[in-house]
Amino acid sequence: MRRGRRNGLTATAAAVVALVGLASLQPAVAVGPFAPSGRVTVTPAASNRFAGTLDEGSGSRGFTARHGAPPDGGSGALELRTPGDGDKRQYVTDEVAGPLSRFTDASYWAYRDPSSSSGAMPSFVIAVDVDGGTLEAGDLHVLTYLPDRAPAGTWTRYDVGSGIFCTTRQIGRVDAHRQCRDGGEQRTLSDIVAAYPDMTAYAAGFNQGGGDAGLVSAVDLLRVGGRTYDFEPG
Ligand SMILES: [Ca+2]
Repeated sequence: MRRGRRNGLTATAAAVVALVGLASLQPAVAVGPFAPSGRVTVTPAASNRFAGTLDEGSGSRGFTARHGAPPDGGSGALELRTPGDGDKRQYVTDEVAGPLSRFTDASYWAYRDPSSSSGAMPSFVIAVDVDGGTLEAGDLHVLTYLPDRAPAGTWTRYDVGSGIFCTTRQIGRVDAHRQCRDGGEQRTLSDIVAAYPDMTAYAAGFNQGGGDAGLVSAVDLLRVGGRTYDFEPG
């Protein structure tokens, strides 16, 4: 009994590690009471603990000035390319781990290249422990925010905190993005907080795909709590 439970926890921890791209996970350390603040620049040489090891298929993720940047966003941004339907590119950080209320004023800017054959925009995801505390088997969920479509060739700001999210229990490599896009129940962040008052974030960031074939996008100026991440080529 005890052995089986331990194996279950190990499997869950492995899933979190895969999801957020961490080499190891110690919840008591990862979830701090104080949110990071201030503006930081994310470059190829300074990741600010962003990683994307849940990438699938082909595609690319890179820092570029090709698409410019939103107002006050410097000279460049983070480009995401998913040429095929099965391709996925993610970029999440565990710096923003903590209470879900930390995301009530979260926002980001996104851009869709006019050459895209998809009309979608890159989404935002939060990996959470559904009831906080110790991460038990089955606790890991993913909150998925699907942005409204916007004109190509221009930067659009998305207020994540006032948006609606799907809540998906992460079992194996189930694709929360696809589940949400294909009709998952969507609720406001405040409704989710009310339903799961102890829900705790482990990591958050961008997701593109699966199901976003032909999308060339860029993202910039991610804001969570008092921290703003400016993505720059270097
Ligand atoms: Ca930028």
